[in-house]
Amino acid sequence: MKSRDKAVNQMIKAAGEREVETVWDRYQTQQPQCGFGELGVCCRNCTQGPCRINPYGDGPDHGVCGANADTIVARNLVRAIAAGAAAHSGHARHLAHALKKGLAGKAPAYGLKDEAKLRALAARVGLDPELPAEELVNKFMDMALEQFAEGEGPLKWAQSFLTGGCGETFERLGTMPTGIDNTIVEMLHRTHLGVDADPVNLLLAGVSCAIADYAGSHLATDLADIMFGTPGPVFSQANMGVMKEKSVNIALHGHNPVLSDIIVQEAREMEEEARGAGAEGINLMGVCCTGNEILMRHGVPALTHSISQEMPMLTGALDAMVVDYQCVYPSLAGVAECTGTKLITTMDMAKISGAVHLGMHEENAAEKAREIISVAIEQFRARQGRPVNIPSVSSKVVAGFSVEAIVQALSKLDAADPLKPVIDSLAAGSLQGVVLLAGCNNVKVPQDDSFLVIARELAARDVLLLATGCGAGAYARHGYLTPEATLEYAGPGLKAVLTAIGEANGLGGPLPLVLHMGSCVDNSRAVDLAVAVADKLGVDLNKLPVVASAPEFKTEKAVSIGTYAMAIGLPVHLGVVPPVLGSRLVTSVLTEGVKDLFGGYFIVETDPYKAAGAIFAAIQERRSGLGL
Ligand code: BF8
Ligand code: SF4
Repeated sequence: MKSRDKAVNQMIKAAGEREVETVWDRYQTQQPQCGFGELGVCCRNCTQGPCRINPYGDGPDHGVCGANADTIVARNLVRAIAAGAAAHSGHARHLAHALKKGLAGKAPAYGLKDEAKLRALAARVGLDPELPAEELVNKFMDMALEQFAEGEGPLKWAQSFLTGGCGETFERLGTMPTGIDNTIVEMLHRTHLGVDADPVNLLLAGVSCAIADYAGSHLATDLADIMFGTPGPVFSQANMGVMKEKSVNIALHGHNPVLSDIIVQEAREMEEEARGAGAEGINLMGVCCTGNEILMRHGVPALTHSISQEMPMLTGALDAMVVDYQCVYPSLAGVAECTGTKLITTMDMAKISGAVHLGMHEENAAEKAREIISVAIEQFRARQGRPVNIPSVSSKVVAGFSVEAIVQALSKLDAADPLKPVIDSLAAGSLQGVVLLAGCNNVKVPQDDSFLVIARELAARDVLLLATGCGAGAYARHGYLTPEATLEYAGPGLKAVLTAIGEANGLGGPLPLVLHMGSCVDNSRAVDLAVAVADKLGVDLNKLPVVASAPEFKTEKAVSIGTYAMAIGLPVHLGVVPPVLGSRLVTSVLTEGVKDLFGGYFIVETDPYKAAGAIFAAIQERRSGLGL
């Protein structure tokens, strides 16, 4: 089985019939994949290599320079963390530049939209929240941009948005970053030939980089919220059935809302133009985390996610796929050529040969957005008369669960103390714990299968489920972001809690089984929620019955997120084996040693049923630690 998603399977069949190569075909042609690479024991950090260590002891046990398996595995892992941190913080930096230019009058598409969020954030980072809005936003932006440069003390965005205990631990272990960029750059330095060869020292630097990643991710969420609005509950739909044969179908794919949010705004103004071309309208849809951003803020339907990103083109009805950056497969260009879809790249730093490049700059965002939509309208004209094959598969979705939205919903139960009902339910055992299901799909796992199994298994045991990224996308496409799913899968305690909140909010039924908190940078939202609960209880995060799980993870960004989740004290389940098994030392540090240092640790389990059991056991261990 390649995917649990019916629409995806229908399109895989269509791809086969049209001889279009997909991610699953290419995975087959890669078999067998390199065992050294899988174990993490291959090094190409200098031209004396590539060097590889034989993990079974009957071959070389050192690279040419003398690096052993422990050093090589640790170096490879921490470089991945650095790349993930660079991606998330690059996304944040891009938003910061857009808003900065907007405030200076140079980029009219951008400005301050959510003043309440700005004031709340300002108070957290030590600015006077009562300052006039214009002065405050400028001060805030200066401080935001300072996060990238090396400072003298602890990184403000890490320190201000974690518990005090986390900050102390990081300071004590020397893992508190002093700036985002210098921490990432130092990782490139220390993994160069002949610098840091101590695997534990390297792993601690990896933790520091992951904490910088958390700061960058938080900043990305914060900036997007103040520029485009903080999400609140939205009703929408997901999966390829949201495509409309008679509309101009545009998929927005990638990560950064810096362009996609503007496209959503401009598309509203261009309906007339679309109708002039004979279309019923413009149908925007999201893919991956750009999709999550515009679903959360505007209710734009989610089309598909991660490994199935090639599939919507095979319907023959997708007029344009507009991509920004990260997780965008270069293979899209070849598929687009077969199906007639216009693949449009928009970032000068992320071009794909074979795509149309319409480079977007902050100054011309609205103009570019209109140009992009016009290209899609033209393509709609060109595809008339050709057959389409749109799977009639779609699910209802309730999304938009920012922390603000969750607190707002809870305040209907207890206006004075909104978190109290959740804490009381945790104490009483009607909620056993909280699990954040995050991360990607991976071609090595039948798409969505592990996400779905783990959610059902945990929901039945009264665990509250949060989701982000392509995980949230999986739940969206399978109908798990609905009250109906709560009624079907939740255990009695969870059902009662979600129903009480839903009914207090006039929904006439429960909240969805899984709460969609946003994109992958929005894992910071889930951490914020956990920090609020921990602060209220006066304990550290590493005492809470909260676990993170990335059942089908794939990217370097996911490695970085998993590492910061571990460092702030959470047990972190990985459903795909990371390339570390070539070093017994690194493996045991990650699964056991870090527990003594940070409280968090990794659980690696590829079987989703066993994984759910291990996650639930970790929750029980935390509960008994709290005397529950
Ligand atoms: O940042 S979950 S495949 S799209 S990395 Fe990528 Fe993974 Fe999806 Fe979002 Ni996150
Ligand atoms: Fe080989 Fe050392 Fe060069 Fe890596 S850094 S390729 S182990 S010689």
